[in-house]
Amino acid sequence: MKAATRRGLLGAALGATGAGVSGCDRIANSPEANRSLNLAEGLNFHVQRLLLGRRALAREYPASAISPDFRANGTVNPDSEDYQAHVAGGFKDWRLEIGGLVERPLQLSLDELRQAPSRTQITRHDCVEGWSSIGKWKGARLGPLLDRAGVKPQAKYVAFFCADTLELTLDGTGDYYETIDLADARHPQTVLAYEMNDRPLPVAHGAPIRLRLERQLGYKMAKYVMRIELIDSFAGLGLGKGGYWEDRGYQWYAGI
Ligand SMILES: Nc1nc2c(c(=O)[nH]1)N[C@H]1C(S)=C(S)[C@@H](COP(=O)(O)O)O[C@H]1N2
Ligand SMILES: [Mo]
Repeated sequence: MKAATRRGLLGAALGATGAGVSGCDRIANSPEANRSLNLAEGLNFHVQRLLLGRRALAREYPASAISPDFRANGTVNPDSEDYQAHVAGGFKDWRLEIGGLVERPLQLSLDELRQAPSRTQITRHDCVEGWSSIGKWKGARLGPLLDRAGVKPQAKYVAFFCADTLELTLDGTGDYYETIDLADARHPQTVLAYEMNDRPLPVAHGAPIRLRLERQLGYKMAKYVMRIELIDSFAGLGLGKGGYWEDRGYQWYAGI
Protein backbone atom coordinates (compact mmCIF):
# COMPACT_ATOMS: atom_id res chain seq x y z
CA MET A 1 0.00 0.00 0.00
CA LYS A 2 1.26 3.50 -0.80
CA ALA A 3 2.24 5.70 2.11
CA ALA A 4 -0.28 8.34 1.10
CA THR A 5 -3.16 5.87 1.21
CA ARG A 6 -1.92 4.54 4.49
CA ARG A 7 -1.81 8.03 5.94
CA GLY A 8 -5.29 8.65 4.69
CA LEU A 9 -6.59 5.59 6.53
CA LEU A 10 -4.68 6.46 9.65
CA GLY A 11 -5.90 10.01 9.54
CA ALA A 12 -9.48 8.82 9.27
CA ALA A 13 -9.16 6.42 12.17
CA LEU A 14 -6.89 8.29 14.52
CA GLY A 15 -7.37 11.95 13.63
CA ALA A 16 -10.12 12.47 16.16
CA THR A 17 -8.01 11.09 19.00
CA GLY A 18 -5.09 13.37 18.22
CA ALA A 19 -2.72 10.46 17.46
CA GLY A 20 -2.21 11.71 13.92
CA VAL A 21 0.80 11.04 11.68
CA SER A 22 2.86 13.93 10.32
CA GLY A 23 2.76 14.53 6.61
CA CYS A 24 6.54 14.03 6.20
CA ASP A 25 7.40 11.45 3.56
CA ARG A 26 10.91 10.98 4.93
CA ILE A 27 9.43 9.72 8.18
CA ALA A 28 7.06 7.40 6.33
CA ASN A 29 9.97 5.96 4.35
CA SER A 30 12.22 5.13 7.30
CA PRO A 31 12.06 1.47 8.40
CA GLU A 32 11.20 2.35 12.02
CA ALA A 33 8.38 4.60 10.99
CA ASN A 34 7.07 1.97 8.61
CA ARG A 35 7.04 -0.59 11.36
CA SER A 36 5.06 1.71 13.58
CA LEU A 37 2.79 2.66 10.69
CA ASN A 38 2.09 -1.02 10.09
CA LEU A 39 1.36 -1.49 13.75
CA ALA A 40 -0.91 1.50 13.65
CA GLU A 41 -2.58 0.08 10.57
CA GLY A 42 -3.39 -3.10 12.47
CA LEU A 43 -4.82 -0.91 15.17
CA ASN A 44 -6.63 1.09 12.54
CA PHE A 45 -8.32 -2.06 11.27
CA HIS A 46 -9.69 -2.81 14.72
CA VAL A 47 -10.65 0.79 15.31
CA GLN A 48 -12.55 0.80 12.02
CA ARG A 49 -14.21 -2.49 12.81
CA LEU A 50 -15.23 -1.15 16.18
CA LEU A 51 -16.25 2.39 15.31
CA LEU A 52 -17.44 2.15 11.71
CA GLY A 53 -18.17 -1.55 11.12
CA ARG A 54 -20.47 -1.84 14.07
CA ARG A 55 -22.76 0.81 12.65
CA ALA A 56 -23.51 -1.32 9.61
CA LEU A 57 -26.89 -3.02 9.50
CA ALA A 58 -27.27 -6.77 9.83
CA ARG A 59 -28.73 -8.38 6.72
CA GLU A 60 -32.51 -8.26 6.47
CA TYR A 61 -34.63 -10.82 4.62
CA PRO A 62 -37.90 -10.91 2.68
CA ALA A 63 -41.05 -12.25 4.36
CA SER A 64 -40.76 -15.40 2.27
CA ALA A 65 -37.58 -16.31 4.18
CA ILE A 66 -39.24 -16.41 7.63
CA SER A 67 -38.71 -19.81 9.27
CA PRO A 68 -42.01 -21.67 9.69
CA ASP A 69 -40.75 -23.06 12.99
CA PHE A 70 -38.37 -20.65 14.74
CA ARG A 71 -36.55 -22.65 17.35
CA ALA A 72 -36.84 -21.72 21.05
CA ASN A 73 -33.75 -22.20 23.16
CA GLY A 74 -32.60 -21.98 26.78
CA THR A 75 -35.43 -21.05 29.08
CA VAL A 76 -38.79 -21.42 27.36
CA ASN A 77 -41.07 -20.70 30.34
CA PRO A 78 -39.62 -19.07 33.47
CA ASP A 79 -40.99 -20.78 36.55
CA SER A 80 -40.86 -17.86 39.00
CA GLU A 81 -44.18 -17.05 40.68
CA ASP A 82 -43.85 -13.38 39.79
CA TYR A 83 -43.37 -14.15 36.14
CA GLN A 84 -46.23 -16.64 36.01
CA ALA A 85 -48.52 -14.06 37.66
CA HIS A 86 -47.59 -11.58 34.89
CA VAL A 87 -48.39 -14.19 32.23
CA ALA A 88 -51.76 -14.91 33.87
CA GLY A 89 -52.56 -11.16 33.95
CA GLY A 90 -51.53 -10.54 30.34
CA PHE A 91 -48.58 -8.39 31.57
CA LYS A 92 -51.01 -5.56 32.47
CA ASP A 93 -49.20 -4.71 35.71
CA TRP A 94 -45.78 -5.45 34.32
CA ARG A 95 -43.39 -2.49 34.08
CA LEU A 96 -39.97 -2.28 32.49
CA GLU A 97 -37.59 -0.38 34.72
CA ILE A 98 -34.77 1.62 33.18
CA GLY A 99 -32.47 2.80 35.96
CA GLY A 100 -28.91 2.97 37.17
CA LEU A 101 -26.76 5.77 35.70
CA VAL A 102 -29.63 7.78 34.21
CA GLU A 103 -31.05 11.24 34.92
CA ARG A 104 -34.70 10.13 34.83
CA PRO A 105 -35.40 6.51 35.83
CA LEU A 106 -38.34 5.13 33.83
CA GLN A 107 -41.03 2.57 34.51
CA LEU A 108 -42.74 1.68 31.25
CA SER A 109 -45.84 -0.41 30.66
CA LEU A 110 -46.09 -2.65 27.63
CA ASP A 111 -48.51 -0.13 26.06
CA GLU A 112 -46.01 2.67 26.59
CA LEU A 113 -43.31 0.57 24.95
CA ARG A 114 -45.64 -0.09 22.01
CA GLN A 115 -46.06 3.68 21.58
CA ALA A 116 -42.31 4.37 21.62
CA PRO A 117 -40.30 4.76 18.37
CA SER A 118 -40.14 1.29 16.86
CA ARG A 119 -38.48 -0.74 14.15
CA THR A 120 -39.55 -3.89 12.32
CA GLN A 121 -36.95 -6.23 10.83
CA ILE A 122 -36.65 -9.73 9.41
CA THR A 123 -33.30 -11.14 10.48
CA ARG A 124 -31.45 -14.38 11.01
CA HIS A 125 -30.83 -15.55 14.55
CA ASP A 126 -27.61 -17.53 14.94
CA CYS A 127 -27.13 -19.64 18.05
CA VAL A 128 -23.62 -20.55 19.15
CA GLU A 129 -24.78 -24.18 19.18
CA GLY A 130 -24.91 -24.09 15.39
CA TRP A 131 -28.54 -23.56 14.37
CA SER A 132 -30.19 -20.52 12.76
CA SER A 133 -33.77 -19.34 12.32
CA ILE A 134 -35.21 -16.33 10.49
CA GLY A 135 -37.89 -14.27 12.19
CA LYS A 136 -39.69 -10.95 11.97
CA TRP A 137 -39.34 -8.71 14.98
CA LYS A 138 -41.01 -5.48 16.00
CA GLY A 139 -39.86 -3.59 19.03
CA ALA A 140 -39.06 -0.29 20.69
CA ARG A 141 -35.69 1.05 19.62
CA LEU A 142 -33.39 1.09 22.62
CA GLY A 143 -31.54 4.29 21.59
CA PRO A 144 -34.52 6.66 21.91
CA LEU A 145 -35.54 5.03 25.21
CA LEU A 146 -32.06 5.68 26.59
CA ASP A 147 -32.33 9.32 25.47
CA ARG A 148 -35.64 9.58 27.30
CA ALA A 149 -34.00 8.28 30.48
CA GLY A 150 -30.95 10.54 29.99
CA VAL A 151 -27.77 8.46 30.10
CA LYS A 152 -25.22 9.90 32.53
CA PRO A 153 -21.73 10.52 31.08
CA GLN A 154 -20.06 7.87 33.23
CA ALA A 155 -22.34 5.06 31.91
CA LYS A 156 -20.56 2.56 29.62
CA TYR A 157 -22.82 -0.48 29.42
CA VAL A 158 -26.46 -1.45 29.42
CA ALA A 159 -27.35 -4.42 31.62
CA PHE A 160 -30.47 -6.54 31.08
CA PHE A 161 -31.87 -8.53 33.98
CA CYS A 162 -34.20 -11.40 33.13
CA ALA A 163 -36.99 -13.27 34.87
CA ASP A 164 -35.38 -16.69 34.59
CA THR A 165 -32.75 -18.62 36.45
CA LEU A 166 -31.02 -21.18 34.25
CA GLU A 167 -29.01 -22.79 36.99
CA LEU A 168 -29.48 -22.73 40.73
CA THR A 169 -26.03 -22.27 42.20
CA LEU A 170 -25.03 -21.99 45.84
CA ASP A 171 -23.63 -18.52 45.21
CA GLY A 172 -26.83 -17.47 43.47
CA THR A 173 -25.22 -16.61 40.13
CA GLY A 174 -27.59 -18.54 37.87
CA ASP A 175 -29.91 -15.64 36.97
CA TYR A 176 -29.85 -14.85 33.25
CA TYR A 177 -28.44 -11.41 32.52
CA GLU A 178 -26.56 -9.73 29.70
CA THR A 179 -24.59 -6.56 29.05
CA ILE A 180 -23.85 -4.63 25.86
CA ASP A 181 -22.01 -1.37 25.26
CA LEU A 182 -23.63 1.94 24.34
CA ALA A 183 -22.57 1.75 20.67
CA ASP A 184 -24.54 -1.49 20.28
CA ALA A 185 -27.39 -0.17 22.42
CA ARG A 186 -27.82 2.77 20.02
CA HIS A 187 -27.55 0.68 16.84
CA PRO A 188 -30.75 1.20 14.78
CA GLN A 189 -31.58 -2.53 14.77
CA THR A 190 -31.25 -2.87 18.55
CA VAL A 191 -34.82 -3.18 19.79
CA LEU A 192 -36.80 -4.43 22.75
CA ALA A 193 -39.02 -6.76 20.74
CA TYR A 194 -42.65 -7.19 21.81
CA GLU A 195 -43.81 -8.78 18.53
CA MET A 196 -42.55 -11.80 16.62
CA ASN A 197 -43.92 -12.70 13.19
CA ASP A 198 -46.72 -10.10 13.59
CA ARG A 199 -48.02 -11.49 16.90
CA PRO A 200 -47.34 -10.63 20.54
CA LEU A 201 -44.00 -12.17 21.55
CA PRO A 202 -44.70 -15.73 22.77
CA VAL A 203 -43.53 -16.85 26.21
CA ALA A 204 -41.13 -19.35 24.64
CA HIS A 205 -39.30 -16.48 22.89
CA GLY A 206 -39.15 -14.08 25.84
CA ALA A 207 -42.52 -12.41 26.55
CA PRO A 208 -43.23 -9.64 27.21
CA ILE A 209 -39.99 -8.30 25.70
CA ARG A 210 -36.65 -9.64 24.53
CA LEU A 211 -33.57 -7.89 23.25
CA ARG A 212 -32.76 -8.10 19.53
CA LEU A 213 -29.12 -7.32 18.89
CA GLU A 214 -28.77 -8.41 15.31
CA ARG A 215 -24.98 -8.17 14.91
CA GLN A 216 -24.26 -10.70 17.65
CA LEU A 217 -24.98 -14.31 18.57
CA GLY A 218 -28.23 -15.50 20.12
CA TYR A 219 -27.09 -15.73 23.72
CA LYS A 220 -26.63 -11.93 23.85
CA MET A 221 -30.34 -11.44 23.13
CA ALA A 222 -31.81 -11.55 26.61
CA LYS A 223 -35.38 -12.86 26.81
CA TYR A 224 -37.84 -12.02 29.65
CA VAL A 225 -36.20 -8.62 30.26
CA MET A 226 -37.55 -7.17 33.51
CA ARG A 227 -35.08 -4.43 34.31
CA ILE A 228 -32.47 -2.43 32.44
CA GLU A 229 -29.63 -0.66 34.20
CA LEU A 230 -27.01 1.73 32.91
CA ILE A 231 -23.70 0.83 34.52
CA ASP A 232 -20.03 1.81 34.28
CA SER A 233 -18.68 -1.71 34.89
CA PHE A 234 -20.06 -5.25 34.92
CA ALA A 235 -17.41 -6.56 37.33
CA GLY A 236 -19.96 -6.70 40.13
CA LEU A 237 -22.65 -8.62 38.24
CA GLY A 238 -22.87 -12.43 38.31
CA LEU A 239 -19.36 -13.84 38.02
CA GLY A 240 -18.10 -10.58 36.50
CA LYS A 241 -17.77 -11.49 32.79
CA GLY A 242 -20.78 -9.54 31.55
CA GLY A 243 -23.45 -12.21 31.07
CA TYR A 244 -24.80 -15.58 32.06
CA TRP A 245 -22.99 -17.44 29.24
CA GLU A 246 -19.93 -15.19 29.38
CA ASP A 247 -19.57 -16.22 33.04
CA ARG A 248 -19.46 -19.81 31.72
CA GLY A 249 -16.78 -19.18 29.10
CA TYR A 250 -18.38 -17.55 26.06
CA GLN A 251 -17.09 -14.32 24.50
CA TRP A 252 -18.52 -11.03 25.75
CA TYR A 253 -18.44 -9.55 22.23
CA ALA A 254 -20.12 -12.24 20.15
CA GLY A 255 -19.98 -10.46 16.77
CA ILE A 256 -21.12 -12.27 13.64
N1 LIG B 1 -33.49 -14.90 29.65
C1 LIG B 1 -32.91 -15.70 28.75
N2 LIG B 1 -32.50 -15.17 27.60
C2 LIG B 1 -31.92 -15.96 26.65
C3 LIG B 1 -31.70 -17.34 26.88
C4 LIG B 1 -32.16 -17.87 28.11
O1 LIG B 1 -32.03 -19.08 28.40
N3 LIG B 1 -32.76 -17.02 29.02
N4 LIG B 1 -31.06 -18.11 25.92
C5 LIG B 1 -30.26 -17.40 24.92
C6 LIG B 1 -29.86 -18.21 23.77
S1 LIG B 1 -28.51 -19.22 23.93
C7 LIG B 1 -30.46 -18.08 22.55
S2 LIG B 1 -29.91 -18.89 21.18
C8 LIG B 1 -31.67 -17.26 22.42
C9 LIG B 1 -32.83 -18.14 21.99
O2 LIG B 1 -33.92 -17.34 21.67
P1 LIG B 1 -35.21 -18.05 21.13
O3 LIG B 1 -35.74 -18.94 22.23
O4 LIG B 1 -36.15 -16.97 20.73
O5 LIG B 1 -34.76 -18.90 19.96
O6 LIG B 1 -32.04 -16.57 23.60
C10 LIG B 1 -30.98 -16.16 24.41
N5 LIG B 1 -31.52 -15.39 25.50
MO1 LIG C 1 -27.90 -19.73 21.83
